[in-house]
Amino acid sequence: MHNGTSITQFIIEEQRRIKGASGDFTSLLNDIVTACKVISGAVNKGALIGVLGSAESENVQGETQKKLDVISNDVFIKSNEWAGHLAGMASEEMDDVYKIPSQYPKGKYLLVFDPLDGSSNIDVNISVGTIFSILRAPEGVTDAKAEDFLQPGTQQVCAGFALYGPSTIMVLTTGNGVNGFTLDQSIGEFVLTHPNMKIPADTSEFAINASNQRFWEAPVQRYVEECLAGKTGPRGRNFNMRWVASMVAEVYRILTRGGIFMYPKDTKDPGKAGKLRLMYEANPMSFIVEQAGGASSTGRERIMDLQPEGLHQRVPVILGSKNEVEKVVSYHK
Ligand code: P6P
Repeated sequence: MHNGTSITQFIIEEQRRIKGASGDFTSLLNDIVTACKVISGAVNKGALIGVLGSAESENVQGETQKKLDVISNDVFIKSNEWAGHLAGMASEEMDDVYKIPSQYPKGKYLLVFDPLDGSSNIDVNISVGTIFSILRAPEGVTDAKAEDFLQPGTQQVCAGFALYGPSTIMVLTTGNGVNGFTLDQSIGEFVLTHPNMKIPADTSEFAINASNQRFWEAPVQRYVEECLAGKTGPRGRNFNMRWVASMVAEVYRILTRGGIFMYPKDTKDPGKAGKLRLMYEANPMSFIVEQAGGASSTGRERIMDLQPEGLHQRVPVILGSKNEVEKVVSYHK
């Protein structure tokens, strides 16, 4: 038997901190954790159970869905629809809000998620993950509509992600710091392995998809050029670059050793404000990054302050080590 703190024990101890907590939230979080364990198992088996490749369907983003995108979405729905904690769910893989079926009780929370982020990596066996965010339903709302989800990131009650990599890791914040848990496959339980994660304020490692360089705005061009100029350039030191094309993997790396992740506004598709989605990628990751002492901006505004206008709204994202994010923001001024 492991001698570490299990995620279940951790969540219950967290709940004791919140006066009047009914246990609803604890139960919801445990159902989310269960869903991530099931997805971890499916991702790990991959080709062995025929879940790789395309689902021959498209999501609301116009992106071809992988079989595991659809499977992961279904797992989240089935794990969370029945317990009576939710007034609705929303997902990258579903056009509109998911109504809790009439046979189930309703609750006071809203769950919004990207069930399998980075799924273009799944067929080439590179880390992917699940991102989720929990909001409170507006007072009296038990059958949430899309507009009920459109709350700024500062309203999040909880944010987390699971990273399906060499280890399966769960990272959580409820506004009281950031904690990381590793799935112990021998007992099927997440164990606290990374308490109180903090992002170093400085870094010499940046993450960006450099193939888009010709489309970036001037401030990002300048920032990346200065990093590439290295020791003899204006930064006076050499930088390293990473790009995994899985936001969950980039954010976890930044939580463990610092860094700056950028998917900036670009002119590649003038109709798009950015690539990443506000409600179920940028906002939950921003909550986690800020709680770990980092910063998260569009380049012009704090992401968590944005008033969402649509469930699948895209935003530019510049997040990570505080001093580097602030430098990029200063170049936008
Ligand atoms: P690109 C994955 O599809 C994702 O939403 C993020 O996880 C990742 O950071 C980004 O898109 C990768 O985008 O254009 O490099 O494939």
